[in-house]
Amino acid sequence: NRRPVGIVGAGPAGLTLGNLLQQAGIPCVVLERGTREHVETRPRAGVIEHRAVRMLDDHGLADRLLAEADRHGACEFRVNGRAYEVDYSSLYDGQTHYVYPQQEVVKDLVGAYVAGGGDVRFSVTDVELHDIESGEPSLTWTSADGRAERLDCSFIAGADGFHGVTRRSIPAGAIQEFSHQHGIEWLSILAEAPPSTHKVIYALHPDGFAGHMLRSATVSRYYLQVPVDDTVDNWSDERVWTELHKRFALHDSDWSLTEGRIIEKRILDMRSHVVEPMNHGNLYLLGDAAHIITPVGAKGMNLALHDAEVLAAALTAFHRSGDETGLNEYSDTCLRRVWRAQEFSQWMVFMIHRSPEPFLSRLGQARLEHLIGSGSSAGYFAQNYVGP
Ligand code: RFL
Repeated sequence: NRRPVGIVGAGPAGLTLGNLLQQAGIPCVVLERGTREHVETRPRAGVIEHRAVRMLDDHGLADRLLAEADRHGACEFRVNGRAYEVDYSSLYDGQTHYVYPQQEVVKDLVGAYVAGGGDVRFSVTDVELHDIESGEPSLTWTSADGRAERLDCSFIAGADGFHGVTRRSIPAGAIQEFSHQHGIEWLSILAEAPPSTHKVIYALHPDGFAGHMLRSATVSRYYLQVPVDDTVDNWSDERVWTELHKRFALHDSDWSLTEGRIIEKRILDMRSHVVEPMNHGNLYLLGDAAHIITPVGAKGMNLALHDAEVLAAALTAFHRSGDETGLNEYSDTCLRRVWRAQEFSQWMVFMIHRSPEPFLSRLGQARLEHLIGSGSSAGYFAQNYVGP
């Protein structure tokens, strides 16, 4: 079947799949709602697991990342004005995270795909899926210049994120959706401020959690736990900095937080969602289209890259020899990693937030004390955090 694979969405998942299929000689077309500039400049994640970097490197897609990314093997917890470092790299075979903004990953993937002659259509609208249960599925859309277009596909890959169209094309009842609201809310802040730390900081404060994440030499991301149903309008830039200074404060230290111009403020929906199975007929979902996870633990983009790797291998085996094993196992293979990540993220969510229920709050504190004081708990943390 030499019909192309239709890929909806040019995020990390769709573009990685596109590149891997192209390298395997399998025709594909990527449809993206945004412009090329939009996807290449949209800041989001920034932490990549060593395993995902190896996969990208194996396909020649990590040259700039390996040259420019910082490697991180330790993080810091701040409690009651004291800092505790966890050197997770030394606890897990010297493996590290790579800090490289998501938009740079996307830029590299678009560049490689286009340079290899890849077909990607930006600024498309009205994408619709047809006959996904048949052997002859198709996609229709309106092109950037307003023409109605159609693609007869071998398979459709739904990589259009959580709010995309592909998952919604699956008939009700054909998939099961698992959803969990964590009962907490974060304000996510991006600022043109150099990092005030060499390690990610997780601060536990009576007023709520605060996080300092690393993105680049000039840009940093911060998180503030805010009351549920709070809105961005309640958070002036001044109030954001006051609160960050307060929650990160250390006793007996001259550490300070460097401020900068705030370029993004948004309330994050702290929700987890998983779809089972991740395929229906000839539609295969990947990345955020199939599962979302809280930012705690930094797994979202890594799971998207893993799904793309598994699906590319399955489609390649099928195109080469008609072997359907990988396609049949696609969902189970991905979901094992997805649920492992969800369990770890939930474990961390519980540990770094103080529950309104005093008993649960003390349990969370006990979990953190066990982590900073014990090899065994730190081993669990290290393995899951840096990526199994
Ligand atoms: P994406 O990146 O959302 O890409 C989906 C693409 O599909 C397009 N699209 C459509 N195109 C055509 N027709 C339609 N009807 C379409 N509907 C949507 C969209 O324009 C978009 O280009 O999904 P993908 O590829 O699955 O990648 C997932 C990751 O983006 C996501 O998991 C991470 O960003 C999550 N995440 C983090 N993950 C990490 O691994 N580490 C982190 O530190 C981390 N931090 C974060 C994050 C996500 C955040 N936000 C904003 C949700 C921090 C934040 C603030």
